[in-house]
Amino acid sequence: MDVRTFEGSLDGRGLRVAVVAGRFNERATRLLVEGALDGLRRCGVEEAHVAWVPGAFEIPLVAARLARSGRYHAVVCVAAVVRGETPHFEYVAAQSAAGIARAALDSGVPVLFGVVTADDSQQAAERAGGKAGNRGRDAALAAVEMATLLRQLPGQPPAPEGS
Ligand code: INI
Repeated sequence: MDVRTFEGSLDGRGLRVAVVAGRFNERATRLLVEGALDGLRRCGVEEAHVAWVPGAFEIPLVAARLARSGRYHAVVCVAAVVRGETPHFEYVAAQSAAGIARAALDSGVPVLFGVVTADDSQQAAERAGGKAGNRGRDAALAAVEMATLLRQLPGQPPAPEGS
């Protein structure tokens, strides 16, 4: 039996990546963006574009547009949704997550979930570069892994122009 294994890598050379960031809870989100850009840089990604939106709820629309554009190998989404700050935490977090997943499935381009969901601002800070790591950086590394994996798989969509 022939077994062929597909696995992405963290070699991001030649990739173009978009980051979509929700401005709500901006202090945490800026750290998530920095973490994402740092992760992409460390992987050798040379070009990244950042789009800011008001909050996590608006991310899917912009992520879907960028994913469909044919210009990016991956789209990294970052935001901080804090339970203490909204009675509609579940709606904002769930719609953001569902929309981000849909953007990936509809476009065939990896759209990564670097959205922190936290009980309070302190927990959000811990996940945005504090003692619990940086979810933006994690999502950036996952973006490179997924983009390099999809390049190898059969049936992949056309690569972005200029790649
Ligand atoms: N958006 C967030 O990104 N994080 C939050 O914690 C949050 N809270 O607490 O409400 C939040 N709300 C704004 C939402 O994303 C939309 O921007 C707003 O509802 C307008 O559509």
